Amino acid sequence: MAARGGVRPRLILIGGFLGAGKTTAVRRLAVHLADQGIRVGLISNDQGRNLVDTEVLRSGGFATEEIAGGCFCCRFDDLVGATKRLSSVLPIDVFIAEPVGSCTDLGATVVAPLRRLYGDRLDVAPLSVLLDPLRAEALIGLADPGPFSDEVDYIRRKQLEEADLVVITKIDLLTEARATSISDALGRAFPSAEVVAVSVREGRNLEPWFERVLFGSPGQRPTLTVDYDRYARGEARLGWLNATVAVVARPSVGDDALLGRLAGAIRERLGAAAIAVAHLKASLTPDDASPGEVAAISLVRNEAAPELVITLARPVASGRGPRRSSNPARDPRAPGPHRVAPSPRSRRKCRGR
Ligand SMILES: Nc1nc2c(ncn2[C@@H]2O[C@H](COP(=O)(O)OP(=O)(O)OP(=O)(O)O)[C@@H](O)[C@H]2O)c(=O)[nH]1
Ligand SMILES: [Mg+2]
Repeated sequence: MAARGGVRPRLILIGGFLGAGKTTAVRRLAVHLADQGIRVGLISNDQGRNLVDTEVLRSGGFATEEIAGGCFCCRFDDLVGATKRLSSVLPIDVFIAEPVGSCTDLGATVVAPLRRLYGDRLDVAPLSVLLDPLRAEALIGLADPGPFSDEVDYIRRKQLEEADLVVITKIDLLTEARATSISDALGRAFPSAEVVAVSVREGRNLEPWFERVLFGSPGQRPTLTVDYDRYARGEARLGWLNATVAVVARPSVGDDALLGRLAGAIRERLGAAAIAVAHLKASLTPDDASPGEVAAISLVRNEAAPELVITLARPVASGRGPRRSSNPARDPRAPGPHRVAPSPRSRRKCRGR
């Protein structure tokens, strides 16, 4: 994390609700930067361990650190430690960090302490909050209530309230008129944020957003007001399952046949039990995988089909997912995290975690 040549490394946080498209965007931005010779370090984060996102990001060949078992605010020291570990192997110009999709109040619990304590060494970018447009309409009153409870929608609204940049993702799924009406409604509902509409899949309108996160300054805004009891109820409504499964197949099986059928069967059962999918994702790594060889599948709404986001070029006889993988960027001699006392707000937010 040390400054080089007088230039502090940039730290870009890309937040937003589960399944909004954060990992896809992190990967795209990382490729965009790497193509220009800019050295990137990625930081994934989720409630479980051995994260699918980590595998997806590492499969792109990027140095990636994983912070598991809690959000960045509850693992603040680990976030700082991750930047140090990444930098101990390779001087990093830009860190891109993806917080857990249920996390909010990042401004007060992560961005502000980073600036206060590490502002001389890290240049913290404006906060981007991504939003899946097919889930946006219900939240902003353009459609009937969506699949999530009021408490979960409370978290989603709070995420948007603290955004410097509200990024509507996946506009390839919308007509232009629909994208404009969502964008206008978001602009009215969250007037202190800049609204950008993009399709990472099609590479549409990414330049203006990337420019802002790479060169823009964060807005000055009052600290978010959060009802932490309500927030806790929202988090409690979100069920999390994290599991690693070892698979042996005779004969060998293709990724679509295995992951597709698995995700499809889970989708059907959740649908039958009237449980909304926030984000179901799974990966498959062959036991004899070469570096970066992985398949990953994703499902973000009950009515959609699971989607293979990374595919394998061959059938698999045995494998598992997600597997614990060693990080090529990890240097065991790297300094451990420097302990910082959590702020009173973080203590309240992370109570019991
Ligand atoms: N059509 C379309 N789909 C997209 C786009 N960006 C992402 N997706 C899909 O949205 C799904 C979720 O994407 P992720 O990037 O994993 O979402 P996430 O926000 O990281 O999800 P969590 O980490 O679980 O919170 C995947 O199936 C992606 O392929 C896009 O621009 N267009
Ligand atoms: Mg992700």
